[in-house]
Amino acid sequence: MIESRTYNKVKTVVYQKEKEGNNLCGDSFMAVETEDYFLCAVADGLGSGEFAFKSSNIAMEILRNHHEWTVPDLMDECNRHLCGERGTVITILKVLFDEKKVVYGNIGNIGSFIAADDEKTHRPLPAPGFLSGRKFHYRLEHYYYKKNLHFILHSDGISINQEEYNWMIDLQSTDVSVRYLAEKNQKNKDDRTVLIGSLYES
Ligand SMILES: [Mn+2]
Repeated sequence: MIESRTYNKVKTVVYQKEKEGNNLCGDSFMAVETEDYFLCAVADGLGSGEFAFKSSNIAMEILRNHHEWTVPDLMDECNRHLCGERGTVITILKVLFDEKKVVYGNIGNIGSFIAADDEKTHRPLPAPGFLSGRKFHYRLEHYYYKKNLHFILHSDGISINQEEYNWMIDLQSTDVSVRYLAEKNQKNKDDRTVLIGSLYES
């Protein structure tokens, strides 16, 4: 599945594919834009199939319902609702348009790449762990941009090396990048999700 969306300020392209032999993908994603911010997330539920999907989807439902909340509050709420479930790893990205600020919240293995103004390339290391209702520690970072922003969030079913990251940023074509990654990772034995987004200040 490849899905392109053009919001007011941000454009996203997502590729998602379930693990071979499964009919449900254990990864989930979401994105929403309002006048003031853009919020997106990728989550990879522990294991695969139905219960993995259930966990990652619980987190996405909370983000869809409370996207106006801060990233720390969203992390806490997701964790609270994952009590008794398999659990999920997750990265949440919130772009605040007025402040031109990106807030990054992460726990567990979701790869992230954030490039502000074509030069400052951030590749935050994922924090170990996952959300399942227990006490947890996550990584919270923030970055600033002036004119444009590019970002990639992906589950561990997608592999991207530094060289590939670099040309994707130079190329600045979300569609071409996603199609390339879909093709490259088509034999991977895991659920696959990659979300690529770009923002240009007009
Ligand atoms: Mn995975």
